[in-house]
Amino acid sequence: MSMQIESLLGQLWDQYREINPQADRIHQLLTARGEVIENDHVAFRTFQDPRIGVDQLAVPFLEAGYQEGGEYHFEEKKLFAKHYQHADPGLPKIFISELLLDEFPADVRETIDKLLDQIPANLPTPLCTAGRLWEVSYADYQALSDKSEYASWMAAHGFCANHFTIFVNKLKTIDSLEQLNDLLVVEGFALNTAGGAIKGSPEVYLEQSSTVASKVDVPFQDGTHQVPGCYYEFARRYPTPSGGLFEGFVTKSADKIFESTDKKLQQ
Ligand code: OOG
Ligand code: NI
Repeated sequence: MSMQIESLLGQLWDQYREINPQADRIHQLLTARGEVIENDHVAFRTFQDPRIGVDQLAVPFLEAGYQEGGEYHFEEKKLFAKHYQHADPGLPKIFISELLLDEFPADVRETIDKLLDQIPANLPTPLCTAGRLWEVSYADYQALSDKSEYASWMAAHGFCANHFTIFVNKLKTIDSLEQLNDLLVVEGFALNTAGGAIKGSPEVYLEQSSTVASKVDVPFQDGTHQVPGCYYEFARRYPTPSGGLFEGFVTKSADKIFESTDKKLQQ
């Protein structure tokens, strides 16, 4: 495992724990049981734009030897995604999605263009840890969230890991996603129940669940407001008929996992 990718993943984790108060608590909960946590994948969001799209965010991962593994289309949410995987089984998969700006009406595009117009000519590298590259008003954030929760999340947070995902297969004291979910609920975590607490099944070789993103303070042009931040995901993979564990993602499940940052799920 190259040092560079390890240090990038470490930096992403440190940023993620800062904006996701659940991360350390869930880690502690599992490590107290003697678990050693492995990540199934880390996910990123962006806007479709030649400067900052999926392919641009993927650069440091491709440089580290990751390869494209699959493409996913989300018609209703107007999203496109790719996943990347590495020959080293110790490295998490990477899931990167982008909002298809061309598919939105002019008013939404104009609000997003106000953000994209602020992107510096010399982009920070790597982009995936750059944070927010624009100022945004809370009014624009709210207007976006009515049209696309994804767009408003991106407007508020910019470039960072949207979630880390615990690889449940590697847990020794927990045999099922149900058991992990039960443990989390007892500890007071709210789970994303859109489409059921568990998305997918052994038949599609992947089961996933996630927490509801906690609200975090975000500075807007007109003051600080509490908005949904990051969430934590849990994935259990099953072997395919051809042998090894399924390596991809399931569009129907992912569609609901995206909703972990929706305001409708906030208590
Ligand atoms: C990504 C949602 C999809 C998965 O594992 O299916 C996903 C997001 O919320 O940005 O992570
Ligand atoms: Ni995910």
